[in-house]
Amino acid sequence: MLKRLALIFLAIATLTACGEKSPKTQWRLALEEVQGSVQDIYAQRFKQLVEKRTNGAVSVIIYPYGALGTSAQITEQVQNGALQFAFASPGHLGSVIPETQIFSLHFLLPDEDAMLRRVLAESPALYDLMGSAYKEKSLHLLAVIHEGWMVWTGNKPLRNTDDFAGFKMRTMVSPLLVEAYKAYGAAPTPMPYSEVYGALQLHMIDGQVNPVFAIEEMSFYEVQKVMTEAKHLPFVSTLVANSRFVEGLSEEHKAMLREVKSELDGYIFEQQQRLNAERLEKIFAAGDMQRIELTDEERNAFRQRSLPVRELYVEQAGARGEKIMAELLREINDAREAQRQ
Ligand code: 6CS
Repeated sequence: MLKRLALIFLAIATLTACGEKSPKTQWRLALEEVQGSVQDIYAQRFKQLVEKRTNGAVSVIIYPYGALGTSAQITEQVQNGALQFAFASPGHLGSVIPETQIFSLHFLLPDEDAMLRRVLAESPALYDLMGSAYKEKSLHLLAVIHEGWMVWTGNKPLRNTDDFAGFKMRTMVSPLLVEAYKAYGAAPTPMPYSEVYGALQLHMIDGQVNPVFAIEEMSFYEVQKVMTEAKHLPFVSTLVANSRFVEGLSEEHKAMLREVKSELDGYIFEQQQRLNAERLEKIFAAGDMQRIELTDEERNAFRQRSLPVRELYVEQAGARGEKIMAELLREINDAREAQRQ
């Protein structure tokens, strides 16, 4: 009897102590990348700002890649409410939300940093139109972020479509990414991020495509010889939340999230630039890799080959996708015009 009472007392004491120590609310945020990555840098600052602005009433717990599964599994956990927040890269979201594959279309987004930054931070085509597609899948689109220009790696230069003939290029799993590389004559091979290093090492694939920081932190450079820069596609990710969770937040917390997002837009753009530059140096300091930058003429040949994929986007993403593409292109044009004046 005494033993039982002691146990009950201990349980109550523990619960009370936990209650006193731990903040009232915990928000869980999952990353599709490891510690030190662009997503991690974003998440650490997000945590800092949210905890400060809620005076510690909310605590943010960050789960780096590997803790909770593949990108697709993480997205499901946000949809079913097990997680409040996660990064969901459109490269893995295409089967769930075909409209996000706008970010799989090569040579569509602006090359110029300032313009790209503005479009991704503010575009109504993305936040309103594409956001409504997220909402239908129980996801609230909080932020669209640029993680750096993707580069191709392989064991040979990839200067033209002849170099791509039969080349087993690993892509993320969105169906339109497969089409993007088929258009170059490659043999695209979609697979989750965690499987890429092993597949390169075992020569199951010939190459992969990612921003430089990722090629360094996932050690892909150890098993690849040549980096080709075509500046064909920025790596874009989206920060999402469970939509019912967001709807249930107080107006104060909703406003706080909007403010934090705006503050982080500029921050992460600069951080990714710094990180990608540092990691590029690190890769080349390590030794063996060759670096190739395509000429305008070479880029333009790829651009021409990529254009028909835009029609496939409309086929897969339907009328709303078509509208997103038209609006986004108009916004980019307007931004260009404004810059010229
Ligand atoms: O290639 C991928 O699958 C991954 N690449 C990056 C840079 N972030 C997450 C994504 O899953």
